[in-house]
Amino acid sequence: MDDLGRIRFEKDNEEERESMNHSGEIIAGVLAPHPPHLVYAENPPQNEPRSEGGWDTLRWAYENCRERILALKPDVLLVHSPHWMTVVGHHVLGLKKFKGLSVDPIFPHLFRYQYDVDVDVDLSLQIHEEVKEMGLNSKVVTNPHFRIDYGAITSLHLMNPAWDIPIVSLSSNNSPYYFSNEVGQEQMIKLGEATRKAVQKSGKKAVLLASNSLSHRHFTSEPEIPEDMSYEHIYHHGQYLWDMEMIKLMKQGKSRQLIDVLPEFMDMTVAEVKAGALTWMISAMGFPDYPAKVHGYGTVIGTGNAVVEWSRV
Ligand code: 2X7
Ligand code: FE2
Repeated sequence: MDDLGRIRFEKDNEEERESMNHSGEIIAGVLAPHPPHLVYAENPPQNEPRSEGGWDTLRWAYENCRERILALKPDVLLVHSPHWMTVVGHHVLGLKKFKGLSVDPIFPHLFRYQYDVDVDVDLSLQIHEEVKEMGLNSKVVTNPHFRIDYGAITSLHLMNPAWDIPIVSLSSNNSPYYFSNEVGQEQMIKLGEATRKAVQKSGKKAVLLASNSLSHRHFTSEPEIPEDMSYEHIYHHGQYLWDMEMIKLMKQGKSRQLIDVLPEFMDMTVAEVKAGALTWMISAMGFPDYPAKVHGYGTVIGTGNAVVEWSRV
């Protein structure tokens, strides 16, 4: 295809994406990693520490993904984060607004973020009902002082820095850590099914964010200037190879194989997907068999991170 042809094709595709009338549907899902470094590097007014940039390829990946996702005009963004871990059941936010300071406990010098978040309480409650229907435990958070975790805030900020779309935030039940990877996966598959049913009943256009890095071995010290990119690289080659295996399956549209191999990936790379966000999202989307669009891959303090989009068009 020549350049003009490609531009026409992309334009038609864009128009098709915008004009599709999906109600009560998950219109896209994104593997949306949350190293707080990416927000720190952008210097938004909400974040107190200042930086000189850094981790550009991942931030460009987010920029490209964001443009496509926001063009779909979602009614709601749903996020599942490993840094809101709950021991008993799955929790959702149940108040219209949460406001406060979110701090990364490991990187407080990089992430001290003032958030002001609007929640889609109707959808949160619908998910709560469907989760219980599935025989899982569920709880709704109604403490106005509850502090939203940095994982959810980071993924949401990078996907929609204007914060003008309501959100639903789901906790990650820690069954994979108490029991096994497999038990955890089973829970997340059910949670995904419950989420899909709730979205269908809501009549809304929803985008799901799986707030996870991939491989998660990381350095335990950082350079004097955290954004000094001459220090940044993958922790070791084995991690890189595992990340590429996962990304290959995503690009091939083999989401069932991806989910099957995740328990081994978790053990080999201490992968953050163990906490369940990716499995939840893939299940909610009905195990898509079309190729995912990889917007980019990069490392943050040695961990592997990819911004990956699943949407039909
Ligand atoms: O939470 C994280 C992470 N998942 C990856 C890299 C660095 C920091 O925080
Ligand atoms: Fe994390």
